[in-house]
Amino acid sequence: MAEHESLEYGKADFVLLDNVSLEEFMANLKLRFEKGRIYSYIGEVVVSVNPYRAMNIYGRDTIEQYKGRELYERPPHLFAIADAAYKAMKRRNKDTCIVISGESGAGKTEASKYIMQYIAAITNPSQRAEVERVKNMLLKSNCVLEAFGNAKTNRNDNSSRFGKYMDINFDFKGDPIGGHISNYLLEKLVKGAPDAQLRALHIQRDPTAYTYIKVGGQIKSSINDSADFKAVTDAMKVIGFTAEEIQTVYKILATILHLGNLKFGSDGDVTLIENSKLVSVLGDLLSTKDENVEKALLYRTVATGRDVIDKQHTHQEASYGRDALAKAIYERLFCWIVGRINDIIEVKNYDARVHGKNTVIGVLDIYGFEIFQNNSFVVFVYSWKQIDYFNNQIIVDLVEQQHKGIFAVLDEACMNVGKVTDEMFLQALNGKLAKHAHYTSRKLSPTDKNLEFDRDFRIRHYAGDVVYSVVGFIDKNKDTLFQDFKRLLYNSSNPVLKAMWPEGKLSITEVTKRPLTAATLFKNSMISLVENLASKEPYYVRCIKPNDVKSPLLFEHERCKHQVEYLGLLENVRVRRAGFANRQTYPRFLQRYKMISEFTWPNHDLSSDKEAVKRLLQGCGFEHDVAYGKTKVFIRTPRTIFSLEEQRAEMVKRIVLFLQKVWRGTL
Ligand code: AOV
Ligand code: MG
Repeated sequence: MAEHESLEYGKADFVLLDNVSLEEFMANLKLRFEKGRIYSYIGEVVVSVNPYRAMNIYGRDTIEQYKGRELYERPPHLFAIADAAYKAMKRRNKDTCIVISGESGAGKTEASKYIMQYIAAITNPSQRAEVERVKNMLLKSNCVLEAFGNAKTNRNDNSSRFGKYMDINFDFKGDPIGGHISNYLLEKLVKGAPDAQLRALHIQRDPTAYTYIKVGGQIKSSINDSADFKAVTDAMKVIGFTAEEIQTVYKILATILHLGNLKFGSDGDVTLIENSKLVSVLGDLLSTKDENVEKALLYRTVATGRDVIDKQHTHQEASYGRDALAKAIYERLFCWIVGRINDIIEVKNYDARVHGKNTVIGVLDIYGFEIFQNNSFVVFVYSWKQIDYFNNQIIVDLVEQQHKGIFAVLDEACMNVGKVTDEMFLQALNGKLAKHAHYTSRKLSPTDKNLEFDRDFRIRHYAGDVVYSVVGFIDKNKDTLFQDFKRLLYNSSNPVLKAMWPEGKLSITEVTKRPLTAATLFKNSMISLVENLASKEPYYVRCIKPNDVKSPLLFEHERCKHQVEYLGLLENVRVRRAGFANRQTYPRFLQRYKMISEFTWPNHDLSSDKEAVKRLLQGCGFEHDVAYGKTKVFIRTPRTIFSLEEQRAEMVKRIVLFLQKVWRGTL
């Protein structure tokens, strides 16, 4: 009996549970985790539990075992789902996608990397140099994006602060010829560079010298910074970034750290920069005159009627501007890096008329959904989509509706800059959404002590209730950067930096259009993502985090149960049970199972393969569990497949024994 059919390791597929109850589900998940079986199936969905230790299951030999095989033939693995997506694409010319979900630290990014590695390993058997080059760049691009897009958080030492969707394009042979990356909403900063480099950038070795890093919390982590720094620089070179571009990238990172240390003071009504030495450091890094830097930090240009005047910032405005600048530069840098990578990896010179259709596998790794006591703006815009988009129109409407959705109310509040406070925003929500069944707040439910007046609202998501705090919603949504900064960066004599800030070209009188708010931009990008996914055949990986202490031994029952619930896994099992677990063509089915029936072994004499398959399945008593399509047989439950597999294994054993006896002459 194959390992994945042995009960010692629990049921490899949750569809095979005797009773579909939460208790049985959890017991099976725990048993498998404790036996080191981190992957299971729900039909074709992979359920993964983060092992928090190195597993010896991703090597070349394992890859070989999964290559070209069907899901049920081998124990559950990411490689099997990657192979299924790849096969579907190659054989049926279908675009496919692999959607990886789960909370922060559950193992999504690791899973996406193993999937990419698998696809890289099984493609290009003829070792075409151009394909190898493309594969190398796709893998390296990941390293660069992680370096700039990941950060250490309490939950994950290597947490992705951006959602990533990557398309890999394949030619008619099924070999990768290019790709495209989309990123969604980035948050934080990174660290790690060698001394010489640091000196040139005016940076000290001790990270605690930088306010922005200190604010981020713990600095020590399990990640080897200087080795990573070299790897990233090398990866950027391989991908094709020029030396000037790489240098600019590090100058920008240094700029951000220095900005964080910039302090403002005042002398009477005049706002000053206290540590003015930093201004010339910034001028140097940004290749611009020191006085321009100083002016942009302390003044903003405003148009009053036909006059243009320089208005001095208050102390508070200057600090706000500084932080907004640091964030904006970082975000712009990241988007620029993604854009450059896309320029380099996009498919070139592919003529579909000559080479046939170019097909795609998409891999979506979207940043962890975290349920805190109080959730912020960023969590809000992310999470409602993640959980609800695919299956809950009511919530989508609640958030997205034209005039009274949460985004609409928020954008309206942001039109009246400076006048509307977070509390007023909450009041507006209460007014518009008072009757919505999935929305509530303290004003609407006065007895609910878990909600603070003037601060919280709660949404009933598909998987459970989530409380959001409105604090900072308006600020984050506006996310305005003074135009003066854009002009400052655009006027840099560093061409790479200049190219990142094209809108700095506009003069003050030309800037009239209000930039789109963060929520609107995010919403638009999510809509196009969902449209993109909907056009592809989806495969799913659901990641579960077993505990909050990164332990390989601990299976925290309540933590895991919670995730099973909000990932909707039980519903998944029920749906899969009702549907069909497997389908395969008649010739392929016969090829594998013909030895278990006298009607089909060694060859059948029926009118068609379809008839032969019918006879075989009738003979085994499985006709009630199957349906016959035009070219394929559909099998409802994996149990049937496993039973067929078992009978086949038994027959193979008998045939081998028989042959041995013939060989030894003992028959
Ligand atoms: P995430 O992507 O889901 O979180 P990661 O994929 O970064 O989580 O995984 C977090 C950590 O768990 C990794 O750095 C590994 O140490 C460990 N880990 C995950 N999967 C495996 C595995 N298959 N084998 C061994 N260790 C693993 V976030 O990006 O925070 O949402 O924002
Ligand atoms: Mg991640």
